[in-house]
Amino acid sequence: MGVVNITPDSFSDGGRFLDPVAAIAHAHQLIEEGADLVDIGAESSRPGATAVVSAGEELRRLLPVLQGLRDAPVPVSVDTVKPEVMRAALAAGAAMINDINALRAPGALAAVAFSDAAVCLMHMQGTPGTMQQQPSYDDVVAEVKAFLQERVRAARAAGIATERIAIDPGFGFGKTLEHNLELLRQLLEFDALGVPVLAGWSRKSSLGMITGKPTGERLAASIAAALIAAQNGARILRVHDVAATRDALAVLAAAEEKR
Ligand code: HH2
Repeated sequence: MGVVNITPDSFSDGGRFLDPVAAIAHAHQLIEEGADLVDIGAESSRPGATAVVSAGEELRRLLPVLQGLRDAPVPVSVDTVKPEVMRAALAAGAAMINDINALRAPGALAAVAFSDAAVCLMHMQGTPGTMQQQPSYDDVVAEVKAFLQERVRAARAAGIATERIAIDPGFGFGKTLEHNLELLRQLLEFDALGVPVLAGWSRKSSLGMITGKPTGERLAASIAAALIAAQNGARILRVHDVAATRDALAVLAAAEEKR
């Protein structure tokens, strides 16, 4: 899953693809590099983000890009927490809703259930504005798993078939470095929920804590995390750097074939 941020303020590429023409071109480049789907988002969820983008502004950013990608050869996912944005994006051709809030907003379950689109349900403790202030868990893996299990049940009860659902432990969303690492080590635990697992480590600050590198210099660290996630069962990797991640995955796949 290649990331296209149509925002002025995303943590690693804010402002680069705010212009729809640039966003569409970037999506095509990621597809060319081997992305199987692209995820477009118009509201940053970076830690400390407080400037809430209105549904109208989010759609003003998203719709021209969705329109421009109508004939894209891969499905387009829309990263949003707002039911009105979900409905309009689905009507404009989005094939997937990626919700960092796991369809908890009133009306969100119904917005997705009404379509035949896929959905990613992500775990987050708190909200982007406050989530990194004091993340705390007794048992991070058990708690994130229980939350996702409940959200999968809620989605199914709303009429979203199991085949349409993916889950994501939400690396960096209300988690310390140690929480993120524990979730990565035990990612296979999430297979028990019976739906594909998505993992997003790309360029995140945990990688900066480990390597001491700023966002622009986290490619090698991002690839290492993506490979560990893939080895531990992740089926979808949400990344900014598709070509390099593809190469790394090709090596992993080749090595696994010989086992
Ligand atoms: N991470 C980000 C945004 N959306 N969705 C899922 N399912 N999983 C993630 O790990 C995830 C996500 C944050 O990355 P990015 O979109 O690059 O930054 P920003 O939120 O600042 O736009």
